[in-house]
Amino acid sequence: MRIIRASLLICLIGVIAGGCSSTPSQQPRFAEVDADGNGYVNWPEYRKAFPDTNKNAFLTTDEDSDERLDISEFRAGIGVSF
Ligand SMILES: [Ca+2]
Ligand SMILES: [Ca+2]
Repeated sequence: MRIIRASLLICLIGVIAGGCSSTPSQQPRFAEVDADGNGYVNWPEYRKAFPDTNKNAFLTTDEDSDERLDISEFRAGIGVSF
């Protein structure tokens, strides 16, 4: 029991520190979605990564309404929209 608890704790620490490598994320990473590598995800890049989404979801995610997502907007957005 103690061993199970210890390994759970290690996994939890791993999640906090950047994710367990044994549980790959289903969500695309920001760098993959940002196809042109300019540091922002625009609507065409977003739609390509999330074909089932609509522009309303993109605009909701775009907190400062500059029609592009920086990494913090992107991370917050995929956290709430899925
Ligand atoms: Ca881009
Ligand atoms: Ca923005």
